[in-house]
Amino acid sequence: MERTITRDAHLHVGKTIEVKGWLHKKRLLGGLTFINVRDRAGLVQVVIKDKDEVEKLRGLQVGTVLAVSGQVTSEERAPGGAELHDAKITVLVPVTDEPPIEIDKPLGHKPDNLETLFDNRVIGLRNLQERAIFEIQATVTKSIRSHFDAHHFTEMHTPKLLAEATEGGAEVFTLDYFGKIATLAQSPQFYKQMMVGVFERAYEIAPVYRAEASATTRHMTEYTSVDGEMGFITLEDLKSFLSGLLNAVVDEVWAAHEPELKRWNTTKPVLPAEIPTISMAEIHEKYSKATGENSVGEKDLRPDEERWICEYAKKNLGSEAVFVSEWPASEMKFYHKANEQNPEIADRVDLLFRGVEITTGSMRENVYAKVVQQLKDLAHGDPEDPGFLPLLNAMRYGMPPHGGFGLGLERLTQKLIGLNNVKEATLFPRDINRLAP
Ligand code: AMO
Repeated sequence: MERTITRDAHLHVGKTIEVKGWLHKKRLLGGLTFINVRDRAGLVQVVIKDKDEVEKLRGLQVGTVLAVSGQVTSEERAPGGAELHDAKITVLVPVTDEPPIEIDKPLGHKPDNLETLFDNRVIGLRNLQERAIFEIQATVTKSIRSHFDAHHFTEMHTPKLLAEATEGGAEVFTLDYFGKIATLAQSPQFYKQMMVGVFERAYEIAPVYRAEASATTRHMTEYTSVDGEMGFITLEDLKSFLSGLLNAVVDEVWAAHEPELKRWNTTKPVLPAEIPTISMAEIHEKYSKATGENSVGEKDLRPDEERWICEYAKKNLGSEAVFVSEWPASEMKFYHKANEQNPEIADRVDLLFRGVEITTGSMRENVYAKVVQQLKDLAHGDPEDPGFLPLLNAMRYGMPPHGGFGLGLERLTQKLIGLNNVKEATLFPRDINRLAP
């Protein structure tokens, strides 16, 4: 008999079908045995009356791989609105060990439970509520890709083994590379800029590495970075692109996963077509006035300020996301561009969403002589260094005004679902204490 996917069982009421999947749950009720079988689409409930059939499951645990045939009966209370009766069971792979984690009810996500959740990730992900996080994440990436494609970006794949740190700072992993020192890419920053000279618009969705030595709810040592870079644009164009991207992701994710999102108790994010912008100085001022905590003059936003301004924007501007503009030039990376009218600020915006920064974007210095100077002054880098030379050569041989952004896929997924920790939105999280599973 051809295999039917559980989602389609209700289309065959009155007929006999065969499903294949994993034993997800087993219980005895009024002399009958009820089992749930899980496949890629979801669950189907099966009622087993025949003693010989029940006997086949004796001693077998959740996770046992089964083929089950039975007659489809309408049953409103069953998942998918149908169940299988008079079932015949074939055990394909018996499992006799009890699974280390229960998977048929929501798993604990309190801070104290997270290590257990991650230790048992391989089995825990079989829980449909957990699996949904990553089905949603898959839709997020699909939606991001189609947005890039619709705007004529070319997808690229850039090296993660590099000669120099791209973002600088202490958060760089170094490794022995046949007697030389190599770094793990903190971002595809230089390559995406270089590729503007080739494709004009390029993007990548790939892992990057940050030697984050502290355990926070926002940082991991490996995460998936969505990087876009575009030539012939202004900072306003970049903001419009990001507004469109976030709106598209939210709409498509909600269209595809509304029931799962509601099960995670989240709401559809409210976003205007153009996400509002507030300058850093204004945020400091508003926050300080409202909370009595003085942040005026600080060169970055405090985590609490990020949360506060998002609440403010939600209440007063009808937006659950906000751009932070006018970053102090003193905090610039060497590849950033200072504002032409006011060199005290950088042409940079960060995008905050539901209380956390999900994106940094900026215009890049595209004038060869200036970027060489900034490399020396801001990064203390050597322009002849093979790690920097290719980027500088791209400028030397003709680069238009350009800009781009990096977006943390897991942070976006986390905030769309309303999870407290970015690691909950990561299939196999990596942090200072965790390298497995
Ligand atoms: P930045 O370093 O701000 O910018 O990173 C961009 C986005 O990546 C995510 N992110 C992280 N997610 C999880 N764990 C981490 N340790 C972590 N660090 C960063 C955040 C952040 O907003 N090259 C620039 C981007 C650019 O200018 O194009 C960059 O990497 O969501």
